[in-house]
Amino acid sequence: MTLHVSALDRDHGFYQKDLKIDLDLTPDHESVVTITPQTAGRFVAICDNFCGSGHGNMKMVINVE
Ligand SMILES: [Cu+2]
Repeated sequence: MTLHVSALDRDHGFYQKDLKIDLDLTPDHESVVTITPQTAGRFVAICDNFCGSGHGNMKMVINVE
């Protein structure tokens, strides 16, 4: 599975330990990561680069079926 990820407004991180994703995202640049999940499930990714007041609640979900 290949993910294409972009930041729309400012720098962000995109981190998910179990899927071995650790990207630094910048606006106007598409980051690409290929993952090979070993199990199905719901994986919560976080932003790990401080990006402002909403940073602490910035979570993204990757559903692997
Ligand atoms: Cu952040």
